[in-house]
Amino acid sequence: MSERAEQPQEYRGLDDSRVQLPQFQRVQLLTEVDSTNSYAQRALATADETQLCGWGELSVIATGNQVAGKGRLNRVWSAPAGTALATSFIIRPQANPAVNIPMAQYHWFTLLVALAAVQTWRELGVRAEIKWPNDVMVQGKKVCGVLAQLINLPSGEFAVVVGIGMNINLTAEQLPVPTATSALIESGRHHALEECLNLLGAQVHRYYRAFAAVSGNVHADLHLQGIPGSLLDLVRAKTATIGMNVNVHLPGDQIATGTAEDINDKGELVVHHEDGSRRAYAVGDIVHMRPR
Ligand code: BT5
Repeated sequence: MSERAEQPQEYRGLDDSRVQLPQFQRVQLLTEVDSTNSYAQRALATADETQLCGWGELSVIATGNQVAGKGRLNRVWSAPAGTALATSFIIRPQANPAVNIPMAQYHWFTLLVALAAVQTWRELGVRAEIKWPNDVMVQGKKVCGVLAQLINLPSGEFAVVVGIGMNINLTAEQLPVPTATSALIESGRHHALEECLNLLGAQVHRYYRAFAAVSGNVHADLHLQGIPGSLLDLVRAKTATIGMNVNVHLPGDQIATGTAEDINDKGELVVHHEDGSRRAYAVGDIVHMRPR
């Protein structure tokens, strides 16, 4: 990590000479785009066989100016030009005959990328945690959102596009919502978007390779240097939601209340309800969290 404090300059696009992601088959930097996830989807939908090969097993699309960013359920993800990083990883396990991650495990890529982001924040000097199912938080405020989409390719293969927005150099006045924060606010330093992309890409690659090496088994030790444990262990250890009282807002305006106890091996949140029952939730929004 560079010790030099980056001063903000007028945003003119990411500087490709400062982006170093040799682990990825393709790195596509865009000065501006509607949504990196939409760009990835369009690129995959229109790719012929040769172009598809070019996207390889792991690719990355990134910009510092995403003008129509998407959240889940048609929500909006936004940040002023040049202040935040919008990245989409295209993950195609089926492009590598040596890799055998069952499709039923593809949903883990959301938490895998969130975990990679937590490590990235750590390298930026900020202690972050996962908020199940797709947020990264610092001191209870949101610094990243993850949006994963499964894409059925014309060839019949499946790819996953995992998009992540990272709030880097937003000032307090630039935050789009009061529940957000940024690396600048939390660390008092500006960070080059290219440096953040390099760190994030390296972490995503590291976790993905380890997960692929155990064929997507969430219980298998990933043999990562310095941090023993399976993907499930590592996600559990970094998830702030566990141990909190939660309201789970479910589709259809239902609300379930209880204590979040665990994440199970399907990636679901296990909630112990006030009536003593336990249920695991695969989708839903945790909108209220407080320590027990
Ligand atoms: C998410 O949705 O948090 C997923 C966000 C994914 C963004 C990435 S950027 C790269 C890729 N390309 C895309 O088009 N999207 C992905 P959700 O959990 O639904 O949260 C959305 C909510 O987060 C909004 O309704 C706002 O309240 C809040 N929000 C919007 N912009 C934010 C920001 N910059 N920081 C923190 N919160 C924000």
